[in-house]
Amino acid sequence: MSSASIRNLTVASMLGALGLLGVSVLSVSALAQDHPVSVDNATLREPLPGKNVTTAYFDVINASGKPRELVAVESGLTDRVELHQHRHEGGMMQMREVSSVALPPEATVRFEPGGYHIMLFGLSERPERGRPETLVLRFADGETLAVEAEVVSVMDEKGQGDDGHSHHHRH
Ligand SMILES: [Cu+2]
Repeated sequence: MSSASIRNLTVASMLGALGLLGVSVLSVSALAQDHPVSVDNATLREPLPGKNVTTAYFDVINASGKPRELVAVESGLTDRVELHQHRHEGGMMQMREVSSVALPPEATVRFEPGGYHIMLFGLSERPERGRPETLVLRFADGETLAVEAEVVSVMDEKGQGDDGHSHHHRH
């Protein structure tokens, strides 16, 4: 046997090992897709100057056929994280803490300004743009889901409305 064919054998067995690796990576992502609840568009606002309170928003997608319930959100920045809801009462916009948020089957619940939102009080550290923060969602059945929230400033939100795409022209 020439040294060249030995080298070919080695390459073949290495490719075989890589192939196995590929299979296991695929099965992990298939599991992730089966996850019945997922979160999209998670953001955490930079606190206003001199404040150590802020808000977080996200979309919770319940892809399962069963109702789920969000009961808490946890953050490494503080123990005081509350689920809030804005509502009109007597002509005034008021917010109140809610103990849980129902996630109907096959539906998306948006946490957004003027609706449900997450409030974080007594931050131990100031969240900064470009440094994502982990939020852990806790559900009524005990399951948890960790998500990375992008830290944004209120100024960024005012500039929303597809600024990033306005430079693309169709010809
Ligand atoms: Cu609030």
